[in-house]
Amino acid sequence: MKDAQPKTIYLKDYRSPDFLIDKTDLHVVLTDDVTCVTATLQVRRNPATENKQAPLVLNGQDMILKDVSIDGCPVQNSQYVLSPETLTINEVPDAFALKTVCEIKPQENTSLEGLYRSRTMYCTQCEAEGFRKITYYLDRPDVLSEFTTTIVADKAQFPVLLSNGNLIDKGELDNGQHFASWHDPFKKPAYLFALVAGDLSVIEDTFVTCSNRTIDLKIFVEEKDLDKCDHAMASLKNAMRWDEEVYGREYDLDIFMIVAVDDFNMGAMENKGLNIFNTSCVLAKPETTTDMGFQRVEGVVAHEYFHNWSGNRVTCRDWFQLSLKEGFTVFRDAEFSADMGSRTVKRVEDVSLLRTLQFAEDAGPMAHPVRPPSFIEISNFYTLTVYEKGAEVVRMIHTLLGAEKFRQGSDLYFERHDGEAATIENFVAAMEDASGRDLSQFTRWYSQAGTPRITAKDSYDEASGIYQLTLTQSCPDTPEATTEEKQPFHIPVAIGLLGDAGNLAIHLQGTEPDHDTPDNTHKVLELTQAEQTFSFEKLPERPIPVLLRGFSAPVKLEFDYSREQLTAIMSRDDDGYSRWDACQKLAVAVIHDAMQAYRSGQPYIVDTLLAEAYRTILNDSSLDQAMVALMLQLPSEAYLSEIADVVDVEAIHFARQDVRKQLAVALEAELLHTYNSLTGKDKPFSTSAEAVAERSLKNIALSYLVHGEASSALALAQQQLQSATNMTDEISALSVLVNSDSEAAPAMAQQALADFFTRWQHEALVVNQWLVAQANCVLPEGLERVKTLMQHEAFDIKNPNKVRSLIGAFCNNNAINFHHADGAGYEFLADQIITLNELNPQIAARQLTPLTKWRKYDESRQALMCKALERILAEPALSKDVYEVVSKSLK
Ligand code: 0A1
Ligand code: ZN
Repeated sequence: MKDAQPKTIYLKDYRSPDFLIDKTDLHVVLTDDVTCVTATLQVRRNPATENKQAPLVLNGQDMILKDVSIDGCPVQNSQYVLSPETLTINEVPDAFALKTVCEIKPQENTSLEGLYRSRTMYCTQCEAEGFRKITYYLDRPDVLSEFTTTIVADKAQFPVLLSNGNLIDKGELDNGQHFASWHDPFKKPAYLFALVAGDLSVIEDTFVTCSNRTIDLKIFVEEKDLDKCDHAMASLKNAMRWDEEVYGREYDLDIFMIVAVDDFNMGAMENKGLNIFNTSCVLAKPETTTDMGFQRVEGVVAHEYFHNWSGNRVTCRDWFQLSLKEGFTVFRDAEFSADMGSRTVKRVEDVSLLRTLQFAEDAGPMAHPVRPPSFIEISNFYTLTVYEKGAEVVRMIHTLLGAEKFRQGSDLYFERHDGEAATIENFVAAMEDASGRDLSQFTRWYSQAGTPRITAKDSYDEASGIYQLTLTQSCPDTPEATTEEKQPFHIPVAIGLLGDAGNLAIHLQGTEPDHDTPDNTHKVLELTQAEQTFSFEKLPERPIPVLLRGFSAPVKLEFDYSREQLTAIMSRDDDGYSRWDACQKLAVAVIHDAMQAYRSGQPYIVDTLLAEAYRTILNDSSLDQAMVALMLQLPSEAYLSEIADVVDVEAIHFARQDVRKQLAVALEAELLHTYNSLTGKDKPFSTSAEAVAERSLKNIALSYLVHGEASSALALAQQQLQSATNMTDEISALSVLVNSDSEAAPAMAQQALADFFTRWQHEALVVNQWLVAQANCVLPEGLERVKTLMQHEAFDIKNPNKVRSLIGAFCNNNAINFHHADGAGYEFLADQIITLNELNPQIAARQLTPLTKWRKYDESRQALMCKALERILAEPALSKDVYEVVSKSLK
């Protein structure tokens, strides 16, 4: 290990900084060999700190310190102490100018943290603690400073030089060098600093704000990608308008820039005025980008833009507060996407992700509350829990307060804390003060880990027309606390009561009717006790309870529905999410039957209830096609694994495949009709919700048809592959061919893969989709295919997108191959982690996730997975990132 004993950092140990840095002046000279960073910091003691004699301790890593002076006088060697992670200067005045000169080598930085080189450009990634790899600094989010940055570089190689804020100077220097100086008038923590130098092309536009200021918008990309920026630009302008209209937030600088880079650890980064994006989250055009890709670009562009207020203007006091900016911003971007496209589809997709992956995180060894109490490496806590569950927590506040009070709360929060580093308590207090509601019990959502379980039981008395619903809550053990130690959550449970003809009016005993719902057909119950009974009166018939409408809380809710009740909700409820959820429940029940039969070696015939429900949906032309497409998708293997006590890899895979095949055969005529009715329409390409729904339904129909081996299906797929004018249709056809186990398929798939590569080899993001399609292929010999692809010119282990596309896709989405009983998949992943640990610890730690779930598997797999983890742990030079995940997993 790098440090003998990696230190755990605790929230309870938070102390305000001993020093503040009012101004930060950076002078960065980029040359092929070394980069020289001269930093001049205006430092003063923090008046709020107790220790007036404290030494100045700056963070710094992987740098060579060439010079250090205070107020122009050199600091002697004896006056400071250098450690691998700090520079300590013992006796310093109360206020002074500190100048340091450091040398770094961005071209050797494969961690993609700090300043690094990606292809032909230099760029930075400073969140969470990357700035300390650029210069010695107080690298913590509660130290806010006014930055001025001058960049010097060779003009021919790096004509574009960017940093945060406004360009204040530029000019030519000797020897073909040039410089640019940027000044950011808004104080910010170092994690929001950015610098870019490269030979970049730009598309430009403007946005006029609500107070009539004109903002210059610029997207910088490599020249070959100029034709893929329009969607990001349109998304940015939509996001700017939406934030004004929905949150009253206006943009503050006169310029907003986005830069696309190929090598990036995450999706994108919200650096002040200079967002840096993974190319996969900014570039899009129909020929190369799927509908999912377009939606991702729209969502991520908006997310980063929204951070300008929720994250930058009001930032986090410390990294334990990460969800303060991330949970809130994910909630904001989800609502934006819902407003731009289909609200139901967006909700279903988000809930599906949460229930599959975040619930699994909550049930695993890395489980942590939305605000973790401790960490070894903060990079490991950019998790689904902090982001997606954090967003659900904000959504629950929105549900409890209502839209209007929530907006008042958000206004108050921004007003109170503008220019400050805030805490989750500050956010909740603003919501409480604006609404008059007491959220003290609610804050347990921030401090207790695990997915709460609610059990619902009901009874109906025909004579009195009274219907009773009893809800019981509990929360399973997690690493921080046992189920007994956990306190009841404050849970908004949105409900509807479904009668024979539709949704019934709800009269909850002892309350006034809701103002929000004049027809009174839905209601938000507030569950605060371990057990609570709710009584409803005036019910003319026994209703079917529709619970957790819109997924009003991130919980697992159990109610003993009959299959007939589920089909009733599926066809009659007026909440799209609830109809989808009922359909999933029915499909899960059917697949569970099929798994049972698989295990006992018996044949299984699919419940006609599901087949007929699907038939009805396919035949009903009045239905929203997006809804039909959503309902036809069977629960994923990952979801089936999450809800299992012990994952039966083979039973899940083969039973699900069998159910799909039987449905495809039973519904062949309807599927073919659906497919044909949606094919060959000569409409211009559009990313509207309707057009996306049509493509999605068409491609699901195709995948069923091919899976069911309908006689014309392979030909249809091939025809679609050849005539496709957009990547959604093209990659869908390729994927169904690649996964088909019918006799003629392998030869066709081989040819199709080769042709596809020839056609798209110069488009990195398309080649990545080609890697994913093969990594996800469920036919036998999956690992061999992946190993062969790792030798392909298209693969590069230093590029995170390629690692995610090949290794990540295989290990996370291809269970039947990755979890092969011989354990070869686990050994393979361990080998990759060991290689990545040295190159890029953040990516290495993230790729570990599938191995951390070992407790969910049978004994033999458990042993093999642990063996792989132990082999990683025995490595002599483990990064903090990998050490934390492996050691916590083995505990
Ligand atoms: N704040 C960014 C995500 C991000 C986080 C960490 C990074 O490097 C470790 C990079 C980006 C966001 O939420 O979009
Ligand atoms: Zn974010």
